[in-house]
Amino acid sequence: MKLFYTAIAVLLPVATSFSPASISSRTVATSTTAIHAENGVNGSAEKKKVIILGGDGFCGWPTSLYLSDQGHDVVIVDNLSRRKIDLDLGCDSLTPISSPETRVQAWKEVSGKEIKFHNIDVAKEYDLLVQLIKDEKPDSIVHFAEQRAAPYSQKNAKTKRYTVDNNVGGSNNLCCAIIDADVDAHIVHLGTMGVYGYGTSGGEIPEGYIDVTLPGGREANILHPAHPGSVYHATKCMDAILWQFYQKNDQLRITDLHQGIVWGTNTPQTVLDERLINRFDYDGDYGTVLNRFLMQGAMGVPLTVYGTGGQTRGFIHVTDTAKCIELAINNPPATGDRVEIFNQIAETCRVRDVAELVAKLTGVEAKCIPNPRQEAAENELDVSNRKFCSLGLDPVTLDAEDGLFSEVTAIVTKYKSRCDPKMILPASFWNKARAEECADLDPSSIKLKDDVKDKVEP
Ligand code: NAD
Ligand code: USQ
Repeated sequence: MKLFYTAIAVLLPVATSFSPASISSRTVATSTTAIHAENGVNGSAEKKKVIILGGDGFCGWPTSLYLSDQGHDVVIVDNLSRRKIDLDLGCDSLTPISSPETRVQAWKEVSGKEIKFHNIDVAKEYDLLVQLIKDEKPDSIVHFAEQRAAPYSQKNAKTKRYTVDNNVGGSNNLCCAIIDADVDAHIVHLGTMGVYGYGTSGGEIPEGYIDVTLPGGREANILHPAHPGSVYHATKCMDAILWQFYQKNDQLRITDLHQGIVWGTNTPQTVLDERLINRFDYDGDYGTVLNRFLMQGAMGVPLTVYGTGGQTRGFIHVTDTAKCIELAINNPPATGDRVEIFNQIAETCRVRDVAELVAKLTGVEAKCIPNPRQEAAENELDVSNRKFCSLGLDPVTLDAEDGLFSEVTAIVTKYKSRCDPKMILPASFWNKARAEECADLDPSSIKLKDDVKDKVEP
């Protein structure tokens, strides 16, 4: 018989990276008044035509609304594959997301602004992609359209192959399509901090390029060596090589944003109407660590710390994702410049320190469970994010305790009846050894606390 959480509760050290200072003035606005366009974070008022590939997703949707709100002309492309994967996994966003058609109609009603939506598979419907780029002649194309979950990418051979075909195929198609359409569009791609590996540089992780001494003593500044920790992260490393090649060969203008783990749900735009709500993933495959802990805390479920919780990662709030994208589109590289690379994170934090914070806020205990992932149990992580900060980004950080919890409490309280506790434990394992170590985890052992169940709305 399977056991509930064979691992023991751990005494978690007090988080040292959190400042007690309140930054509630920078937390998500809840106004029901439309937020009108001002200059971008960097003060630029230039308005652009922007195609958002993957604009129906967790980062793409709030970014689309933010850019539209700032006065940019936004066109969304998405094949809704993420929604189909939810159906395959028997899971759903905790928040009830509307169809893309309803979303853009709601935005028009709320803001008076139009966002076009096209259902195109970037990896498979090449001719449609070329035609769209020819028709729209965008200044920028923001590329979010990839399979983004590391656990899903490690689930089985089918998901590994799909992740590589979809992500690398889509990125290659995008470069070919810009060349075929003969449009000088700036690509802004969402990469990941995971391309660098964790703590492998021997010091601060620079933004994309690293100084090395080659055999023979020649000094060079090269792409940081790739150290992926999953098939998903490997596709971002392969993307980086494609960007390097197409910049060199065809003078494409490309920015690669190595983003950390995104947390939060809503933004000042998505709260304007229920139909604009952003998705919230909490399951073992797509839920990311901080949002999972916040949801688990609110549901009274012990926080699922994998291994020792010594993993250190980069974090950024979803509102800052959108601001970073605008900074990137407003600051494109010149033709002929090498690929521009930014580290898109606000701060780094250890998983057990994140758990400690949520445990303190919720009174729910953190429990170490066997790690389903092949990853270093403990790592240091020192990352430069100077480029975005020098462009004016003042990111929200994890010490926004009120903002952190009030947003998720509101979401969970409202939509808790949509939570399936069986989806909370990890469901994908990096290799056979990890699967064996996790064999005793029993998804059906997870129960929501009684007072949460009591509050479930009909
Ligand atoms: P998401 O899965 O919520 O959104 C991705 C969207 O792209 C989905 O709506 C999906 O339907 C669409 N899509 C996927 N393949 C497509 C294709 N072939 N054609 C058209 N549309 C396609 O993921 P997200 O969290 O919004 O992430 C967006 C991007 O940001 C990803 O590339 C991801 O790697 C990167 N990123 C995300 C995070 C994070 O914590 N969420 C952190 C760092 C980087
Ligand atoms: N973890 C736990 N408990 C959980 C979930 C995760 O301890 O319940 C741990 C994991 O073992 C890992 C860390 O938390 O060490 C981060 O896991 P995650 O699922 O939050 O993030 P990850 O798999 O790295 O992927 C997410 C996004 C991905 C993005 C990446 C940025 O899904 O799209 O590229 O964050 S980064 O991590 O900086 O590479």
